[in-house]
Amino acid sequence: MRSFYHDTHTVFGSHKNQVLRWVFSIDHKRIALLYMGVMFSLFFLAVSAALTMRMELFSPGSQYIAPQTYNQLFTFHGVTMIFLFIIPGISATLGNFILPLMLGARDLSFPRLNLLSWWLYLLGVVMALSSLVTGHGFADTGWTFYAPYSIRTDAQVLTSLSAAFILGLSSILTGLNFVVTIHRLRAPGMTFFKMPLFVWGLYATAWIQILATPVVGITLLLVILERTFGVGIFDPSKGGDPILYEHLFWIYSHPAVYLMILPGFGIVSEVLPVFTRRTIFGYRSIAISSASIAGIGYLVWGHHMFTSGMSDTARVIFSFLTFMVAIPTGVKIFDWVATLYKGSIILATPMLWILGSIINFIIGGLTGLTLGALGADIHLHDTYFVVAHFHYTILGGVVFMFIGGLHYWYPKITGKLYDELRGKIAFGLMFIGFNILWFPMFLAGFLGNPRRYFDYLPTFTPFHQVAALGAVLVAISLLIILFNFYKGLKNGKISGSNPWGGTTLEWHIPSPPPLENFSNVPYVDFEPYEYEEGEPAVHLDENFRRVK
Ligand code: HEM
Ligand SMILES: [Cu+2]
Repeated sequence: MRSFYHDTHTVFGSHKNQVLRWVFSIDHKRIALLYMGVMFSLFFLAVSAALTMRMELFSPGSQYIAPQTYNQLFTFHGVTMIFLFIIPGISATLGNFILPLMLGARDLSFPRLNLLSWWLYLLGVVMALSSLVTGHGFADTGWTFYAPYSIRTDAQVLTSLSAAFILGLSSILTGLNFVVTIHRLRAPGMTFFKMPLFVWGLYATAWIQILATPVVGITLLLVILERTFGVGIFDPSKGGDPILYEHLFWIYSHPAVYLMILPGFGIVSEVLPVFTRRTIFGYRSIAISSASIAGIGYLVWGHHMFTSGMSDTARVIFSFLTFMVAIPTGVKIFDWVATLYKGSIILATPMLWILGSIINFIIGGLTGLTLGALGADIHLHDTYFVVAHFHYTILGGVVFMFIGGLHYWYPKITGKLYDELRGKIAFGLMFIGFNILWFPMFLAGFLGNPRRYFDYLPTFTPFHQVAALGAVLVAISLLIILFNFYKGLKNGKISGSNPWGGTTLEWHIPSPPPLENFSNVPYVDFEPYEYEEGEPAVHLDENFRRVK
């Protein structure tokens, strides 16, 4: 069967040239793959920056790079990882590819808008990278661009700020596209509570993209105005208020952490039922908890500012609300563990990544509560404890889920299988390496090692040296994954349409999918995860009607 690799719709009529057929394609699957290529290249760039930092941190004192270069490196690493990689991350790549397939749709509601989002994203990437070679070098503010420093520094912050603004625009349009698609293009019969849970994750994410992103857009625009025209909004020497900046920034950036994690949670909820061969435990509570995490997530931003001089009342309220977000998250973890309980667990590569991600995320989440407790945070604020906490949630949690999802849908996207053994080795190296890399940083932070410092007291040396070993393992694992995917593409076995025994709609069409996904509109009169005696319970005929 001819797949979307052969055929495509383009925005300006038809083209013979293969490059133009990719550049102008409005097919969600092609756009997803383009995002993937660029995003993972950026990820590897940001990892290289991190490895350079880790080398510098190998011993106290100055090793290879100047202190100012270190400041620019962690800013480059943070900006790239957050704004260019993990915020658009899962939605724009796996979401774009899989969402229409899961809904039984031929594409997103607005394929041209999808192309525009992608071009805006590219523009943002080019602008962000341009700060490497223009002005006085990359921003040195940290990814948070705190005022008034971001207004006064000589480094090139304008291009990064504008880049983040444009990326925000791209993100809002993707969110709109997903919300409309989920409301309008579900297959007949698929009610909201029959949607796969990855769709629920993307849905909650899309609302955050629409509602929270404008806040950061305007905030960054204000910093741009202040830098260029000297209006006093955030700079106290001009009558501005730097704390206002922190509020505005975190009103977006806390919900943004759920932008990153909710699609990841969605992947967990897809992979678990398939590799335990049973229906997910507590489908509705998982779906609703995604929505409530998105909702409560708006009310907790102040926990980033406990030491900024807010009133005690505000601090106690923010601390309390922070604990509230843990409840729906705990509900999910409970449901996942209950799904595993007495399931016939199949430890294939995607499942290993997901199990690893749950373990790491539990550590990341619980240390988040430690930081949410007011008293503890006064001690731990701005130390490596915080850095370890968010690497546990984002790298150990979201990136693990992302990689798990890539392994899970790899056969659907490519039509091929990767090598299982290599996949498992890569997982093992990463799981061990990641924990060796980041666990010592909890201890260093607890003992008082501040973050964003090029140097440290000699007492902290052992922690950083152990971390360096972990970083090497992580890097090796990433290279093995890349190699495995490449080899799979070249000489992998043909996967067939449903290698894992998945039940959601994407597993009922050929791999790789044809141009418009479904030759007929499916009718969905079944739940997303139905298994009977370890086998998928639902079979569809060629018209996508259930075979009794
Ligand atoms: C692959 C292995 C990684 C290593 C070795 C690593 C290492 C580091 C190091 C050494 C710092 C600077 C700590 C400091 O001086 O305060 C840092 C900061 C940071 N990292 Fe990573 N990291 C990795 C992956 C990631 C990922 C996957 C993300 C997110 C998707 C991420 C997001 C961040 C952020 C947001 C910061 C804070 C930057 C700032 O302070 O402005 N990192 N990382
Ligand atoms: Cu937060």
